[in-house]
Amino acid sequence: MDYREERIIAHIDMDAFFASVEERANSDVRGKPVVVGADPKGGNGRGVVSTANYKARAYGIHSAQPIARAWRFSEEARKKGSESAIFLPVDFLLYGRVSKHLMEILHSYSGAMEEASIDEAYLDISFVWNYKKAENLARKIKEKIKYEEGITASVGIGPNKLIAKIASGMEKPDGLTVVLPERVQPFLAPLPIREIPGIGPKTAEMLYGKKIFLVQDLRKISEAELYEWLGEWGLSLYEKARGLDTSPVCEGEEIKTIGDQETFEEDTLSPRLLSERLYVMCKNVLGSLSQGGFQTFRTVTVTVRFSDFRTFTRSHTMKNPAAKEDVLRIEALKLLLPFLDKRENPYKMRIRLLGVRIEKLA
Ligand code: TTP
Ligand code: MG
Repeated sequence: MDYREERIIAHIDMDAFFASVEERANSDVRGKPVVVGADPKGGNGRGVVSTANYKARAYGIHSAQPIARAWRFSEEARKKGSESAIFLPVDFLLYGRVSKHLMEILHSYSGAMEEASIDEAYLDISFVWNYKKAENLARKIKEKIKYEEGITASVGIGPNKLIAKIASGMEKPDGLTVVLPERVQPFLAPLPIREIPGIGPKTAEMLYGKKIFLVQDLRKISEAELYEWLGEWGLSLYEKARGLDTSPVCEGEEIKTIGDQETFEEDTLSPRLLSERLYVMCKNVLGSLSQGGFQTFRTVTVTVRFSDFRTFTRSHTMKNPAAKEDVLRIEALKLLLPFLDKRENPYKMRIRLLGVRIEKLA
């Protein structure tokens, strides 16, 4: 057996993170349906929902949804006699402070910790030796987080990061899911392919077109075929479908992408305005790059959302790492320009949101 298969990995993900922190910090909103995000402006707001707690999710509200739609769901609920949701602005400083403390708590349980986002981390807990002990440790971690920060987390445990990550999402909120190595195949088989991290709407759409809906369907496809359809990513998918993942839990890989985005007050197709805003975002992104302790990036991604909410992302990965703002500006502009003319925008649809992201940081 490969020594790597003997690892025991935990993935910890806070439940409704921003909203849980708000509930904890503010007794007025505790126990109520809470939505954190842009200002709903009485149903005319233009931004999106960052997150909603589970009570607000019962109304149909979720992350990345237009805030105006969330407002309508809340109004519908109110008319049916339920409480209307409480809308709060995003308080990044507060969540950042809580996140830092949470990561310190997690780090105290294992030297091998990888921060995966503001509210999730992987811990290599192979030192406990067996899954029973791993489960006990996970309970302790959950209790500690509850005691220290007053919020709940969901934990997944498995033989690698891939399985741990999928497992942590299985019994949210306040969940604890253990997938023994011998249970990996039956655990994965019935899951929808979208549960596999990395399968986004584009890959999913392509696979649905080939009547592949569940992981067990995906497993019937040969490596050669997946490579033909998806290139390198297809090979990686072949392994994921079998629950294989040898990537280590690495310290210091905490920030993988840095981005900024803006929803405009009014939809626009003005090249001048769009390029100006793009440049400001490039500046912000590069500022965060150095703050995060990185110097270079290789991938630039631009996101465009049109007024009808159709959303597109276009990426370019450079051969060599870059560090300069003008490189970022030019790459981002090259990705944006097709959306301003016939190439990607034949009907001259106006743009509602623009975003820039950099990846492959070093
Ligand atoms: P998630 O862990 O994806 O979501 P969550 O913690 O709110 O809910 P759960 O894990 O229980 O499903 O994201 C963590 C935080 O990141 C979330 O609280 C708010 C922020 N976020 C956004 O701002 N926009 C988004 O689209 C998403 C998905 C998250
Ligand atoms: Mg979460």
